[in-house]
Amino acid sequence: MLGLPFRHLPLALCTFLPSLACDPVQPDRPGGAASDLTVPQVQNPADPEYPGTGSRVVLDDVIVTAVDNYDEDGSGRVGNVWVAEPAGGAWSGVQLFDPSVIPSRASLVPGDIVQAIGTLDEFVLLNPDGSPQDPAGTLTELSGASVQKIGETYAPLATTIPEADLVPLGRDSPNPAAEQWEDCLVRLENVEMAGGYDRYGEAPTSLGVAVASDLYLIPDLAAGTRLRSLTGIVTYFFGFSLMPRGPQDVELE
Ligand SMILES: [Ca+2]
Ligand SMILES: [Ca+2]
Repeated sequence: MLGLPFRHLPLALCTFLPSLACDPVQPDRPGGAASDLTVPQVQNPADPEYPGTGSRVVLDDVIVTAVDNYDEDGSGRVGNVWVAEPAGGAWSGVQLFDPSVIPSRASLVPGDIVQAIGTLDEFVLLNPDGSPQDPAGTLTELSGASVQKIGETYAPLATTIPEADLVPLGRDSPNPAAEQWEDCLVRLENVEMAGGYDRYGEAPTSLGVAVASDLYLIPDLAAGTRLRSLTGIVTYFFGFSLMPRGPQDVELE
């Protein structure tokens, strides 16, 4: 019996062998030493429980905030999923990079309660010599991830934040205040556009926030378009941008 992996030991044996790392209520977790953590613990390097990149982490009972089903440029840029702690707020969300979905027939939607497992990664494109192409920032994500639907609840509420929090101060010096909102579902109020989408699929607000079309393209967006509110997921790729998820995230003035 002692040849079994410890996580398969029955509860009674755990009682008699208290030094063993028994955890009979947790499901089997392929990939080895995975730690139960909250999203802020994996997002915020200043958190005492921050596990460090390369760590295998488990997020229990998190809520799906967004699913990328939109192929914005015909190159198949779909499949990422974002999850968050139910209460929202700073550091509350994280991206799951192209996770496998369990069960495979499940079509995840915002409001699904899931367990997510993956390897903590700070994504940045690399030069051939291994140096980062963007020395100013990375995108926190779980790679090699799987996501299992556990249940359903109400669609998550976005956290309203000042637009100025997301304004990068140039691509080489992103606003540090934006980092806490990366991968989170946020809402801006009284937004005015300074232009339509450029060839990178980004449209600038008058304050300089990039509105990205990764998840949804807002029709007829142009300089002067005024929005009572704009909701979306904050991402980072050579600067922060905001990704609305669909028409429900765009409230025209
Ligand atoms: Ca981050
Ligand atoms: Ca997309």
